[in-house]
Amino acid sequence: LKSFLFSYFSFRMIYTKPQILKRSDVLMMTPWFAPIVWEGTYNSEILNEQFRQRNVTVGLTVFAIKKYVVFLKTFLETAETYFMVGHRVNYYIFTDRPEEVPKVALKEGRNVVVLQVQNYPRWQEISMRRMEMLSYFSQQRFINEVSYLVCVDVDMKFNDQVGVEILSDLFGTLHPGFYTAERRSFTYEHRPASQAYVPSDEGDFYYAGGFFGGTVTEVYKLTKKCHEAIMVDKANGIEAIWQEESHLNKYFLYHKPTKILSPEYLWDDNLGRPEILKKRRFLAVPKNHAAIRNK
Ligand code: 2GW
Ligand code: MN
Repeated sequence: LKSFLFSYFSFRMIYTKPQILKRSDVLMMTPWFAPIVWEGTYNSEILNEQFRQRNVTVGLTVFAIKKYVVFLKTFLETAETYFMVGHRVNYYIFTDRPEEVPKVALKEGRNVVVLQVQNYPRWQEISMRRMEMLSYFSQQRFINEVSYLVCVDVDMKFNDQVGVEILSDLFGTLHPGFYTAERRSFTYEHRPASQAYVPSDEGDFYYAGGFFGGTVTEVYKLTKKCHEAIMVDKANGIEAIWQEESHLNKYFLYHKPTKILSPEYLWDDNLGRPEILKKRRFLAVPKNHAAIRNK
């Protein structure tokens, strides 16, 4: 009976009709026809039904190297409340301190996988090497286990729903500090000697390093390309101004994302609470830079 009701329901769903005259305060579509995801532009009921029918599993990757393991508890607990509710989720936790990964109660269909990786002395290297490890594990493991990957910073907490509306072949997130900025203020890498170089008359958006994803195949291509570019820079004795975030921005310029997330998906309350932001779904956790970073 349950399965009958389920299939019946997926045939007949009751919801309010789409509104043509919906929002005019934000850009909802890029010039290459990729949706930009803002609250009020989509219907979760329809999307959840579509993704449930495909029985999609989502991988959430996060790095917690050295002292950053302290962020894991809140990160995982809030993800259990808000991330991909009702869908299958694998948390992939990359750490050099597996014994310090907290045990968090998980709902059905959700798993934690701890992946032990090495630590690097320089924080810039810790941040950049994520590209190498993500590309390696994408082809080794993730491709067999999940449909989509969501790759995020760990010094964050979920504060509202982050669901299947974000999923697409290749997606990036508008950096909360630059979504209203002019092209000339984007902090792309502007030195031609770097592989991350973006000429000053190019660029669509400034994307955040802390939230991107897509199908495993697309994330593999992205992370491999960024890692290779980082290695070329290293051999040439140059490091991009914002490390792998600079390389990510270069990649997205020439491999346009198929979906873009609004800053609702990566917000920092230090930037205030603008009217345009109807939800703050994923928030930076304030960190004591001196103590936690231990440079
Ligand atoms: C980072 C900076 C200084 C000292 C240590 C670390 C560090 C970072 C660490 O000791 N251990 C660790 O696991 N990480 C990982 O790298 C962790 O997942 C963290 O969220 C991520 C990026 O570092 P974070 O969050 O301290 O830097 P943000 O918040 O300024 O990140 C932005 O800029 C970065 C590049 O400089 C990245 O692009 C990042 O994606 C951006 O959000
Ligand atoms: Mn961060």
